[in-house]
Amino acid sequence: MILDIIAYPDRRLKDVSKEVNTFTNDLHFLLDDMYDTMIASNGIGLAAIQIGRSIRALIINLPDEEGEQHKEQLLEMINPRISQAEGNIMYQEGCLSVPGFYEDIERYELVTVTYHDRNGKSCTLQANELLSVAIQHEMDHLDGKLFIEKLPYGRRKKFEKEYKKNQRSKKSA
Ligand code: Y12
Ligand code: CO
Repeated sequence: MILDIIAYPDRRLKDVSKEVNTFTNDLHFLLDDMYDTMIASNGIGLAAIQIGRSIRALIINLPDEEGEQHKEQLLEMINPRISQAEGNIMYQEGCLSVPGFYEDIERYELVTVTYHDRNGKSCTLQANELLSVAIQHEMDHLDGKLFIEKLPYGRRKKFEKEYKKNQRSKKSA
């Protein structure tokens, strides 16, 4: 089922999401809805809070070299934790909750993440480049943080100005 995505500046995006303790059908239905919603919106990553559920669950589905997304490559991470992080990388990020804005953000280059899959199995993954960036972006959502909050003061002000201008032009259209 395709659900509505909560957009900035909705305060629910600031919620700190809760740990998942039960890996039942309810969780599986939620993950399926998150996938349908993300794909319908041309996204590559989504956290549960973006559809209004404050639990520590995220999904990522990176495109291949041809830009195609394959469901077999879908990553579902429940209660993810970064156990190791190294280096820095600058990447242009976008977010389905902040449509139309893309900003260069600095992240760790290489991360080791431990998490549970949808059945509660413990997993570990080492990720670099885009996958590392996407994991960190989605994990920030679990702590109520958006990528725009990582912008330096001047660029954040510019974002606020552009956002207000966009809202005004949407209203008058
Ligand atoms: C690098 C890049 C992105 C992430 C986090 C996951 N972010 C997304 O999946 C964002 C997708 C997105 C899609 C949009 O819609 C279209 O492009 C059609 C969009 O909308 C507009 O730009 C109007 C905004 C974002 C982590 C690392
Ligand atoms: Co996002």
